[in-house]
Amino acid sequence: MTDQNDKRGFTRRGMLGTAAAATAAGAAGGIGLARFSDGMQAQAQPAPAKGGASPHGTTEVRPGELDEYYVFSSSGQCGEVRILGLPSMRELMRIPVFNRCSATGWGQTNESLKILTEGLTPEARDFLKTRGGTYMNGDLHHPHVSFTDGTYDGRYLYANDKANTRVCRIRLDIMKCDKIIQLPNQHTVHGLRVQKYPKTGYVFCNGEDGVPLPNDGKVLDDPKQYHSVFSAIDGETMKVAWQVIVDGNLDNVDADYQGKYCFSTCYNSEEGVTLAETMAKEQDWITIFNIKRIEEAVKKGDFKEMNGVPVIDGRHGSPYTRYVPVPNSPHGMNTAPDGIHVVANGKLSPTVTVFDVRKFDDLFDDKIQPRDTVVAEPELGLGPLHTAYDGKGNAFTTLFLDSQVVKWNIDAAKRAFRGEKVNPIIQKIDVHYQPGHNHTSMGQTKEADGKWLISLNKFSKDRFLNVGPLKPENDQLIDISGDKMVLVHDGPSFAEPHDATIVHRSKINPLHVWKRDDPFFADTVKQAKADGITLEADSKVIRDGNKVRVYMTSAAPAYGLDSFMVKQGDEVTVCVTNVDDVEDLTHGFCIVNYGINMEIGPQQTSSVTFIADRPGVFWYFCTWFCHAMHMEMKGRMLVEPRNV
Ligand code: K7E
Ligand code: CUA
Repeated sequence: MTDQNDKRGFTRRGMLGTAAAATAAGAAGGIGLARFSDGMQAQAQPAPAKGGASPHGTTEVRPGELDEYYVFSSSGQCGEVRILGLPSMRELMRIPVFNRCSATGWGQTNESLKILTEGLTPEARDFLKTRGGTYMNGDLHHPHVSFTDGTYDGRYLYANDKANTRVCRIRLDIMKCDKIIQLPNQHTVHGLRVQKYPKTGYVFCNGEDGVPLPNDGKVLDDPKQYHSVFSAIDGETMKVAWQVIVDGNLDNVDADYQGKYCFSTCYNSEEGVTLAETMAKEQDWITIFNIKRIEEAVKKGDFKEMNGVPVIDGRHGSPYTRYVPVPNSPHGMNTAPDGIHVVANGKLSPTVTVFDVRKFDDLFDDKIQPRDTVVAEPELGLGPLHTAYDGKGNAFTTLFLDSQVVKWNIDAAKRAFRGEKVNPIIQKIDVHYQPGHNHTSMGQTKEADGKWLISLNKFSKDRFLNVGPLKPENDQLIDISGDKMVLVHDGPSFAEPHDATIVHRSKINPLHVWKRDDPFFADTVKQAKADGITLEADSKVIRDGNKVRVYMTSAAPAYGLDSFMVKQGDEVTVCVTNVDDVEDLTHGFCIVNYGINMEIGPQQTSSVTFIADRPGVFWYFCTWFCHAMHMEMKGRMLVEPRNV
């Protein structure tokens, strides 16, 4: 039963049956498929031998030692970015983005609220007036670091919010989000990748769901009038450079190493609105975007302006796109570090489709047919979702249904495609369980080093102590430096890290303390100047009608003000400047029963504005442990009743 051929032959038929059953039952596809694969595990290969055998010897990073890689991990519906160290897989930091954060005050400080609100579309801003002014949830899937010349340059990290159609940028010098924009005309953004060459450049964003354009309620249940939209954002200005209307939908995206093309998978060429409709055809496609032609179209005006953005028609017959049929509801899109090969992962097909980007020129010049760009289509196993690379000609594909990662050779797959009798599959390793994305160290750059692979598994089931019906996921670390993949670590993680980027530590250079001229708090610096305040020295209350600005320093273990007085109904802005310049000496500022808390890192200024609508005595205290007298670092806000 463990024979690969038997298994493949059996399950291929089985999968179609299951998909149909899921449809018939009206169940969510994912659930149906996951249950099905439970059954499969009974006949899967035995688990790999325990311990040892890792060519690296150990994944242990001893106390006081540092990891070799940063992992920037998404957190799905938690809405934040997490930083892990690899190979220890220790979680090092969390960067709040689309969520609210109690510890740092993200979503509450003036600095973060500006970022969370200024890039919203006018319609959203209007709609959110009664909902606190911004979205409080997000679904962050795809974190990607900016490139220069085919490898990471350590400037920025970009990520999407599938929940509210936003894209964020994180500054990697301070590890804080500094820009969020919401994409007009587009309904949700799923796939996100960045331009690799000459630099980032564009951030490419896939609109997954189709809606009427404009989506103002005049067209409702008429799916023929729905459109999916592709966006390219300028990664420097964080403005939408252009958009393209496509046929079908858009799932994942990647770019080439030449700066000429980007390409997206489409799992809904049917343009269906139900599960059965989206799965109707055995073939969907990838959509290839010709960047130069689109830029020329924008220049010469071949677009329609919608909500301030040039929108290009890229549907079938357009000179700006090409559609290449692939089986069947493809998901991940992954460019190999060789700069030549691109893989679309078949999901409902046991195959992946390998393209040669050098053929795209001829395709756009109509010298060859779409399928002539395909150079291999190996059958790898059930539910291929994403592919990673070792930079040595091998690829690693996650098999969601088989709960495996398969290592295969690109060249062998090409030879097999041409009819040679050669098996491209080198090894399959069990992962636990149902992997989505996988990632290799530096594997999305031309500097792929072939040392490590992480498999981001959607289910952990029995791999950890039972924590109730809601389980962690399981990020497994696999050593790929030798001929054989070796599983070396299980790492539980909370909902729902889809994707990650493994970056060598030499590429990332964060600051140790803030710089006083950081644009992150420039607004407060400007306001202080107008108020005649030196933020680093003065602790003072400035009254300006019913607006009160409370400036204070913080130096362990004391605030510059022991107390301040305001009147009920005042709009109070508290600006705290941490004058400590000791590494890791962060203060907090929390007002009891006022729902206020924020982080003030060394040499940072943070501010928060609220209405002092409750009279009385309210202690404020420091929330980040900073000193032996940290408990005593506090003061009182005295709110005088209005009619006294
Ligand atoms: Cu495969 Cu949103 Cu990248 Cu999840 S997506 S797995
Ligand atoms: Cu300042 Cu604790």
